[in-house]
Amino acid sequence: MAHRPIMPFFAALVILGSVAACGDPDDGAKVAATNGKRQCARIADTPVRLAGGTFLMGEDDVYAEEGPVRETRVRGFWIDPHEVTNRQFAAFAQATGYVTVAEKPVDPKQFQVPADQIPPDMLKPGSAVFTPPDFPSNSYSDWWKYVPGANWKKPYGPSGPGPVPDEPVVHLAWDDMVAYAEWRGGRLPTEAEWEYAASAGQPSRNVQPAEANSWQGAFPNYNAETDGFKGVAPVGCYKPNANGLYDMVGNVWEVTSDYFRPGHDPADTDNPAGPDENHAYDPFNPGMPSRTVKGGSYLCAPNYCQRYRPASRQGRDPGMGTSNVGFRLVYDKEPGEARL
Ligand SMILES: [Ca+2]
Ligand SMILES: [Ca+2]
Repeated sequence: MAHRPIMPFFAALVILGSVAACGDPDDGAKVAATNGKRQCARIADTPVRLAGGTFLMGEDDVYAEEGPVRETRVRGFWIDPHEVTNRQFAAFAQATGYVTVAEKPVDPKQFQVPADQIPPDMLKPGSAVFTPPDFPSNSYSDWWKYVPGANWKKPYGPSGPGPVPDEPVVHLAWDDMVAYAEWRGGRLPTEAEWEYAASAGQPSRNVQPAEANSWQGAFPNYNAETDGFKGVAPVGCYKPNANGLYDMVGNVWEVTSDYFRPGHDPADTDNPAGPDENHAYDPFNPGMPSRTVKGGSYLCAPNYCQRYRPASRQGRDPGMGTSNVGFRLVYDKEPGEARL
């Protein structure tokens, strides 16, 4: 698969001119690490063993793409207790010399428009950074900016701070996550595995959880920060679910291996792995084989994105990361300690 496939998301940014000045992301994107309301635990990296079982996958009464609810069977597996952190990804990059997609040169052909119609900054390596406006808006182009020089080492752009070791790694493309998974001996979870682990025996309910990093207040211009974090939080600042897993819901969206299309196949209930690539369909990225992301992020608010739930799901362009999407791994056999 080619890196950085073309996507309407960035085409829209080109059209709307929503490109941040090079090296100068909005100060609003630099979020506080904590406001003192939360004590964050340092969590062991040791994966958690989950026995196989059945659960009610999906949700019928919130967003159409999440249904139908159906009893689904999943075999047992091990899963990371927290989102993959900058500390973990740095160990991988240091050991292998791996360079992520967001750090590599951009191919202008991906935009499929004449070169003079592409803002020069978008031809520089970078990534999409959440940059909140100071006015109400329903248009994502008002809060997503392509920031040259933004990548996992500089999550807010070149003039911003470096990565916080215990925060989830962000700005990764699908290929970056797969490379990390192969090095560590794991894989990206299927959507069913992820949702089974996140729901922990409870049906998904449309209630903004107290023990998850989401957004309280009127998104995107007012963040009440009631949960203690305005932006991304280090892993382990909120109570784990009944499986002992932290931040499944909220903090950063988590990429799964399933290709995305709206709704679940009601007949595919035995260890489902999603549609094949030819049947992937993402209404926000038509023509793109999006992967399914789960659980919402610190940007999910009651007035905008009620996706702070195990059943929530969206498509995600595999060619580029953003500042609110991360991942965690699962394992088919007991993982060794060497690369945890
Ligand atoms: Ca928050
Ligand atoms: Ca999460």
